[in-house]
Amino acid sequence: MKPVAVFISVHFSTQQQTVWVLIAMPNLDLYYMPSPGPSRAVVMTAKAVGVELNKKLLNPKLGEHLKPEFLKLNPQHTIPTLVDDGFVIWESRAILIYLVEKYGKDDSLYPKDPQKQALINQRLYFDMNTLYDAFASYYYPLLRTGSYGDAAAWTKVQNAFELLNTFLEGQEYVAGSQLTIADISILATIATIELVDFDLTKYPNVAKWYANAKKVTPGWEDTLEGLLSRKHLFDAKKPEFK
Ligand SMILES: N[C@@H](CCC(=O)N[C@@H](CS)C(=O)NCC(=O)O)C(=O)O
Repeated sequence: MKPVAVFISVHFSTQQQTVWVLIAMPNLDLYYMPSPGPSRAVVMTAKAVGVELNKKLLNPKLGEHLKPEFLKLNPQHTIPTLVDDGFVIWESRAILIYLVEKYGKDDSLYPKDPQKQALINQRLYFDMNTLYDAFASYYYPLLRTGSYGDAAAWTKVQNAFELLNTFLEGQEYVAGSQLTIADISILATIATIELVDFDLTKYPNVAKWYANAKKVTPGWEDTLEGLLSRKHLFDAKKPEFK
């Protein structure tokens, strides 16, 4: 925690006085990129719990994530990476849990109740291993080769959306009855897929959830610039743009 001096005005019974007090503020460095979903999920969660991040931009194209000073923090050199006063944590979904558990004013974004938490964990793993993984299989080849992934990769994307549509049947949120970090993580993933090139109308529960999640998730607006730059990156590689 870094101490920050603030002055407050105090009214004593006879007079008004201004006094200096020292309060502890978290000292959170986020090594990040504005456009990918994992970094955007952390930005939204930090906003939701009300902590400021010292954002440190890393550009993998310039090899900045492979510099010795960053490798010392995170030998896996993945972005985002959070450093909280010397404590280092990476993997975006682990960062989301950490932020809520350490700084959340309450546990609503990641309830302590074991069953509620288990459902959120399941959705977070679904996001990482099924949804984001399908997105990467089908859309990442665009960036590398200028062509979409193969038919099997496209089937993976459709299966992932069908599953999410099923999870959301009669539900306003992806895990339980309130906004949680599972919504935030999946929102970051879906926003990329939808903006790059995906017709959500075939998955009405997902479309409805997405429209609402954009409205109710703190920090959504803060991620729009990064999201748009993600879109431009993919658009520039699409076959019809060539
Ligand atoms: N599962 C990880 C994925 C992180 C990831 O792959 N980040 C990319 C940028 S989106 C990255 O770090 N690329 C550079 C590298 O892996 O060396 C997370 O959610 O944090």
